Amino acid sequence: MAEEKKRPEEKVRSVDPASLAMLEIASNTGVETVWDRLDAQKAQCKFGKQGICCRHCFMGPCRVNPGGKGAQTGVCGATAETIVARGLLRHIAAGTAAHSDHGREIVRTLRLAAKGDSDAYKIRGPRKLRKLAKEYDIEIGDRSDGEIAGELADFLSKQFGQQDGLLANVDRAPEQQQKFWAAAEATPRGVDREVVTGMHMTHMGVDADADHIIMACARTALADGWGGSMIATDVSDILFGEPNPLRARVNLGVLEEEQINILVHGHEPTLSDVIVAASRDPELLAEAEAKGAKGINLAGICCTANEILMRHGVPVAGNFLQQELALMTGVIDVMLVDVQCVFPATTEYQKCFHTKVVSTSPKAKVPGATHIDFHEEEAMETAKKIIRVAIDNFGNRDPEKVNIPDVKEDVIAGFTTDVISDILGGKYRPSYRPLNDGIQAGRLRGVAGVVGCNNPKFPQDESHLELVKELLRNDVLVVQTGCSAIACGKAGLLTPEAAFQHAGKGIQDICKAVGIPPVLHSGSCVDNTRILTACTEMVNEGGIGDSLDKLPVAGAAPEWMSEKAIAIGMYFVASGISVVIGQSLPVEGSEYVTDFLTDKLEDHFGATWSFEPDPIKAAHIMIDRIDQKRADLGLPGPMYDVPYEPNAVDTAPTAHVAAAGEGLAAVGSCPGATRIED
Ligand code: NFS
Ligand code: SF4
Repeated sequence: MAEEKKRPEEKVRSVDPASLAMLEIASNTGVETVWDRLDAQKAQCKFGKQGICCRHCFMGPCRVNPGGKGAQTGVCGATAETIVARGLLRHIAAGTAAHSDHGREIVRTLRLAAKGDSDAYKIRGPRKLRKLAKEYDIEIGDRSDGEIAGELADFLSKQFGQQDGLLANVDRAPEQQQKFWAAAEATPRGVDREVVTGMHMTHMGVDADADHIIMACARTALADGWGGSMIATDVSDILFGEPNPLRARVNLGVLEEEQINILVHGHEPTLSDVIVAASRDPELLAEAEAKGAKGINLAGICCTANEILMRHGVPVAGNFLQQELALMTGVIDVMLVDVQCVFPATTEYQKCFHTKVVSTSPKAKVPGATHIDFHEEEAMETAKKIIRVAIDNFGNRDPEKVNIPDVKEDVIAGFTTDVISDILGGKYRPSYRPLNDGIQAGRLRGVAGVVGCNNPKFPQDESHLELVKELLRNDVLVVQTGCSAIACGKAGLLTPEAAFQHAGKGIQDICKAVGIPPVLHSGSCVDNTRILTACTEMVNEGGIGDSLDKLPVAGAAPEWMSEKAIAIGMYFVASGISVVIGQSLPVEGSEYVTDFLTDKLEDHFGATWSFEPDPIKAAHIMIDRIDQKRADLGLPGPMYDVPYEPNAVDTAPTAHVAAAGEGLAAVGSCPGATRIED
């Protein structure tokens, strides 16, 4: 390995030992990664960053420089305020569209399952099915699951196309939130309607009033949070079963050298759930064995990983920034992708490694990938076909290029809104009472949702870990989803023992009493809606605020990168839960809009955005917020001193990491792959 080829900035690319080991290989062999491509961008456009460029019509593109040299308005006369607000609404419309389209597909699959003639899809969450039917006044009587599910699917699919009235789930929100939304004209009507209206409002020459556009941002995002995403979560629980806490493993060390490795990457559980079943098919296992493999190992990346982790305990190979690093292990026989968060660059790796990237969504083809169209009607056959591609490809591995870092961690995942209540209250009297009591007494200071992506602008996982540890130290219980949950899982924070390494005395007491980790993994990014419903349960339980904006809770997305994250942040804020994000929203080109989002929204929804790249400062913005809410409610201060000393130990990830990077083989040169100039 040529020492001189190492790039000095590598140490700051990630704090994950498995990623660092793979980055070293990338560095030594010249394989290009997302970090290199970020460097190649050099300084990114400051107009874009600040949201003051507009490409919404072709008198432009226009860029404005308020208060500085150059144009103060676009050709049409749009000001920085208008341009920034319009840009934000477009991002939120795109993020909402992505989550909601995912929700729509799952509802279509529910209809298929309701008919009862699919091998792949059945009603696996009958309790949830009946709960929802009751909520929406769908007759239960002595009807079969299929009959109820059919009517529920019809009802929910209309939520997407509904033109008039309000989204049904608006009724789930506390009364005060509904009042805020009505006053701001931000109550969502139909899911698709809000996305389309948002796109129309931001077309050239339509809405130019920044305040009005920001309220449309809230309405569109609420159509995601209480609409498309919430429906996706509910129906996934009905179709694939309600998650329950289970143990699993995370990080690249879950890949198996002697087995066929299929890596699922993307978002929709309709495909990944069937792949889980197909990978256990005895016929396929025999075929794999005949090729010399000792089994079929499935692992996930990003949120599709979270979906099958939560329900089947399938191991997670990594989060967003590990999608390329996983391919560099040389043992991925198929990387199966559907929609969202997939780098087109993954297919470049086919030039250097034997991996076949298989795309499956009729909505997402990737140049260079093998496309196998996935239709729910033939789900099992398609899943088997894809697994056979992996079996056939196993023999093409180059043993010289195999590098699996010996890094993996135990996690416990599967904490849904109902599970939290079951665990805290006990099976016979499920309740949020013990949680509320803990908060009222000050044993727990509050609850934080820490979610979202990785972004190569931040050392991978560092902000998630720093932020979460600081919250724990201050007795703030953490609930997580998405790539943030994977980050904390890799660092050992999703185990009950982590409470005694990282948390204050109050959290330790609770974790000891009920045996939960101090950081609760509640699913994929669409499952952020579980945080909304859990907070609503806390309101309904009483004693810590009679609306969401009064609860001692806060949210954060320290390493966010996607438009979906903006939609999520906006629906949390519009629901009364303040959100701190690492990188600013692209709004700082307008002081007015920035101020509106970070301050004035408080008057409309009781919550605001904050932008803070330093994770420790971000944690303290959240803690201050929580303390303020506690004071407003007349609750006492924290029960225990911070830091709580006796068990404080170092924060390094625990087991399995000793051999990270040791014994990894040189990949050799990869002539076909994109090369980095040293
Ligand atoms: Ni969320 Fe999940 Fe990850 Fe970010 Fe992408 S996978 S849907 S968008 S990167 S957390
Ligand atoms: Fe320029 Fe206005 Fe057209 Fe935007 S809509 S590109 S600001 S002229």
